[in-house]
Amino acid sequence: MSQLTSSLQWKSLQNLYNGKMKSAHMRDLFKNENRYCEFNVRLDNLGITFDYSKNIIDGQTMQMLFSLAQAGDVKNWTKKIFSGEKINWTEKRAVLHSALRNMSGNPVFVDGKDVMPEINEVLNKVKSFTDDLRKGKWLGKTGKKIQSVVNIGIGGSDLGPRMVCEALKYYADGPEVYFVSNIDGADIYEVLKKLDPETSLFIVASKTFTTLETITNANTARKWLVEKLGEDAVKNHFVALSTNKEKVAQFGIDTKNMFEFWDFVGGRYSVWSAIGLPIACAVGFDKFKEFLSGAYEMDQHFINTPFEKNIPVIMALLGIWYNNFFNAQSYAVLPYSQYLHRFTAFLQQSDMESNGKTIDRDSNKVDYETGQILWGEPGTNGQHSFYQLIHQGTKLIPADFIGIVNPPEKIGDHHNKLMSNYFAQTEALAFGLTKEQVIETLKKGKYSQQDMEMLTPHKVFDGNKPTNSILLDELTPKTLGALIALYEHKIFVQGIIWRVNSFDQWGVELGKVLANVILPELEEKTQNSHDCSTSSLIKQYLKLKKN
Ligand code: G6Q
Repeated sequence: MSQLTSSLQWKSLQNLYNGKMKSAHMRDLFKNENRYCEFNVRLDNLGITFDYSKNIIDGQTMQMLFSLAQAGDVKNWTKKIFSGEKINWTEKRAVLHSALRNMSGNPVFVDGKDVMPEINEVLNKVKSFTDDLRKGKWLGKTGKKIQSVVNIGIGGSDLGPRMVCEALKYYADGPEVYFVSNIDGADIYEVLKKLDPETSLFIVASKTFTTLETITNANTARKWLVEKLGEDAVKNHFVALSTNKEKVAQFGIDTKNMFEFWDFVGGRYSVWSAIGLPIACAVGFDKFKEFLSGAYEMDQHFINTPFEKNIPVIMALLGIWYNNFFNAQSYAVLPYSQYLHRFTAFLQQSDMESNGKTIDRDSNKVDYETGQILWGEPGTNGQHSFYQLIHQGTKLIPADFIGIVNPPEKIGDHHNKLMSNYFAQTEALAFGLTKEQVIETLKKGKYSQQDMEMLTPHKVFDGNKPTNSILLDELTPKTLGALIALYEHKIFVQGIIWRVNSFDQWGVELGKVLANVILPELEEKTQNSHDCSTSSLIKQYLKLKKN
């Protein structure tokens, strides 16, 4: 048995689950009228209300979960991450995305060196570049103002800025920002056809500057630009976001137009770094700074608040409760905001790439479940699609409902209609509809006795489906920054308790290596041996391919 599953705290939780909680129902738990106050946290400074009363928990459950966090040394690991210890042990790296939004004025050391001066220097560079770009001081080769910015990057160099640009679209008053990530030529083809080379700027975003997808797309964009405006246009129309100066120079981008970040910033945590440049292009540097400050305030909440009122810790523990004791395979994140329509896609990487691990801190295989499958779509679209399975399917799917009290746009009577769904769904999920309630309703209709008997079980909702309600007073750069940081810390706490390295990603390597082996085969330069399925598929592809 592993250290985790043999721990006293784990066993107590298992006993609690097997005993009263496995069969507990929220209909009964809510007989406690204080429940909302007991299981609710309000952060006034950030305008965030977090209600977790609609979970299959009671006070004792929470106390035991807090003990689990205690035993997992979460406090100590929190100190380690924020102080620049190399907690990403397989890559021997510090994990300091928090330093990128450190507004305290205090130094942060990595290997004895304060990294804050470099971070602030790059921030200043982001400010002056985006100010110039937005004011029309940075011009294209032919002297025209830049109207379109294209971010070329993938994974961590795409999902964060793409999601944030969508989320803050209401505030966007700069050039139109596009994103190209897929190596499928269709992605860049569809963007290039909208662009005027004289007014377009390409941001090549790649920490390593070796990623096949990004370099292929960047080369295609470069060729397109050079064909139209000549080789010397590259310096006006290309900038780079990277840690790799040498490769940036080799590509032909002047390194003074390179915005640096560092090894201590993991790709999926890099939206706070120079990788956020497209955000500052779209909404301006001041709003980008507000975005950072929201995350900083969430960091302070996470560091300084006792577990009992600590939102990321509570969310992490609830996730473990369902994942490890109720055997929930997945959980849904359901934003009731069209602006947040990419939020779940972004979180999929943050969460699943971080905690989708099997090997623990002692290099042993775990004997418990780790990262959950995360999925979702904005409500109410999801309601007309997959909510059926959450309500009446055979699987338990805990869900986070994210809503906004005062949306940035005010248009007609949409918002109350949207929010009535937000509230109705968590109510329906928790309490369902009993057989008696169904029969009573059916009796009011014109059903035969036979039809009533047939229909009743179909119309019953068992309820007891857990949800968290996260209610933002407003969707602003600041609250968005806080929301992202909240999930980052949730993921961190889970990784610590599960004893995995949340900051490496070896699992994405093998596919990349094998693709490099297969590419020359598709170009008919080599032939390699594979299993019969892969070999036959490659043969079929080559046979059917029209040159
Ligand atoms: C994230 C991963 C991964 C990475 C991409 C892009 O944590 O490391 O998604 O961001 O593979 O890498 P580059 O930025 O190096 O191109």
